[in-house]
Amino acid sequence: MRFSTAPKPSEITPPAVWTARRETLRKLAALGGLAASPWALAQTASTPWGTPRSSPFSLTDDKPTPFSTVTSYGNFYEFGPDKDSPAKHAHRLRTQPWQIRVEGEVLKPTTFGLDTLLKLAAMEERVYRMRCVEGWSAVIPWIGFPLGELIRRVQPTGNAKYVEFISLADPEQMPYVRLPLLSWPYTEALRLDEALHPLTLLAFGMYGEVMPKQNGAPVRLVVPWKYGFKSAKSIVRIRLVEQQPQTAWMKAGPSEYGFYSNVNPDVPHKRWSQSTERRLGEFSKRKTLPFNGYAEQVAQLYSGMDLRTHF
Ligand SMILES: Nc1nc2c(c(=O)[nH]1)N[C@H]1C(S)=C(S)[C@@H](COP(=O)(O)O)O[C@H]1N2
Ligand SMILES: [Mo]
Repeated sequence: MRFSTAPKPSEITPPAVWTARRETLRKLAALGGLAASPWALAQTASTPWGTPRSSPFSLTDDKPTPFSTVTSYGNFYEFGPDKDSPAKHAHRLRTQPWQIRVEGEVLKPTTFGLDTLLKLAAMEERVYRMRCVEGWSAVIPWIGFPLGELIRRVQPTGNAKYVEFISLADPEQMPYVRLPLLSWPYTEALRLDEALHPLTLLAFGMYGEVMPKQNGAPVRLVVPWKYGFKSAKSIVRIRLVEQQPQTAWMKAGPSEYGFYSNVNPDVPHKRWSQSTERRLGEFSKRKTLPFNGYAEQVAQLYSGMDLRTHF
């Protein structure tokens, strides 16, 4: 497999220690102890899913960014404004119990517990390029299933045109939601056809492991042809709506962050160019590709639209 080149946490922890810990937890689970749910087992040892199937949607041969880099550098403003804030503070996040409420323009509004959610569709492993609006990028092997599998389950009505994603905003766990860094809760949104596109992933893990808290545990969105901020972390609510929603970043700076936010090297951010990017862990810059390299898969979603006005 391509991403076997990336160090996994299971390779950093000596395998003997890893196996022993997992065995202990299995025994506890068998006794009806604390770790009874497969998810609880996953939090400390392996994953609650089997081997994810490899996907035809891993469309890159680029080497995955090291796990240690992706977990120590990122944005998760609920835990602070600096790149190392999420790694420092996200341990305060409680990822179980966890529920996602799916509602709005649907025939079957449903609250999914995490264990149900995990079993909704077959887990896939997908290596995606990611591009932050700030000019850095990464290559990440995600684990999840297409968001469309969840959306179809709740049966959208004919009025559903957009899908809104709402992240957790709990000041007890997320100290920075007490400050007006952004308008809380963090929200993002996609047009319904974007949300149903097979590349749009609902992700529960990465690098073969359960999602690290700083990367948006226990469940987040991954939209690889859009700037990173579209990929909302730690989602608690999904709403299907008729009108195009405002998003947290549009509220923060409407002239800098548009609704579509497709990666577009030809449309500069108001304060800097978007033509190049620095892959985390590399020194020289790379050219940024239209739709982050996924044009062949997604460009037709925007045919007839002026992507300079719809940035
Ligand atoms: N809830 C929430 N989701 C979020 C953010 C955030 O601040 N809060 N930051 C976004 C931005 S700007 C980026 S680049 C990606 C970073 O994801 P990563 O840390 O897994 O690379 O998460 C996105 N999702
Ligand atoms: Mo970002």
